[in-house]
Amino acid sequence: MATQRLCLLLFTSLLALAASLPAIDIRNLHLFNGTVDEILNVPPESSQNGNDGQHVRQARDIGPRRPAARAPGWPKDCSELPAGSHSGVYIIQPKGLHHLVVYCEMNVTNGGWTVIQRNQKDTPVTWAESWSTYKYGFGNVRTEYWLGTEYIYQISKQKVYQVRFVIQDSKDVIHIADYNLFSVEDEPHGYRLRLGAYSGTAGDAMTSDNPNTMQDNMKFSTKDRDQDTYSRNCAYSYEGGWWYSACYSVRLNFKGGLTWGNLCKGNCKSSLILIKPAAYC
Ligand SMILES: [Ca+2]
Repeated sequence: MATQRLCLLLFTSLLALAASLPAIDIRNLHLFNGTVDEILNVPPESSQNGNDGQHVRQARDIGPRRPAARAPGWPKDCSELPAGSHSGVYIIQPKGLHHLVVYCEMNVTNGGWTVIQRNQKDTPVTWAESWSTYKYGFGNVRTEYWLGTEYIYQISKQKVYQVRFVIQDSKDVIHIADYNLFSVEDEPHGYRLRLGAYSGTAGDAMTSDNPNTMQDNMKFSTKDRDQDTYSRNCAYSYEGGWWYSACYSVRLNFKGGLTWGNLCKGNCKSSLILIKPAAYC
């Protein structure tokens, strides 16, 4: 009964969202199971039409005031949100692409980070998904999710990007790995990963002296598309899509304890991967 009510609520919410956002083509709503009110940059005027919209609008009015996040057009990534914006779910529209829901992390180092991956060891997400599921993303944008390899490519080709890996170890200590450049090649080139110089506290586990455990410069592999450098299929053997070589020193797309180089071999508790345009000064 509770499940039915929840489903009805979800359905009504999606109807309200669809009704109030007529001009917006959000292709990855499968990552979002909330109401329109929970998307922080839906402009007030777009949720005023219709009873559902009004209901949502009223609920919105009694909440804390949020900065108007919509400049001309939609943000192309989370770095284009106004200063003072809160962390949460936003709509972005990368250049030349449809709209996407993403989680924007605004509290970590000057904010403006687009979350492309979030995981924790007790997740209900299996991560052992196919190429096409990885391509368009899965999970829940507010908990554990993969934004989508294609969308990560589309966002990061807009400008020169940097990446931050945030790793929680088995003792709950948070470690950071920053790479000052981050890009992913297009699908015909296997979504190959390109990282810049490392800095941080987690250790440079994405690049390795050992070609068998390298992640940088590797193509992306899933259980049904083997593009690793191993004679067998890393993604099939170790579950989860990743930039495998033969096979890994980092495993974050996994249901269970996570691995980051020597920091934690299968017992890290959580991961977060954030990207934003590289800073120039
Ligand atoms: Ca192989």
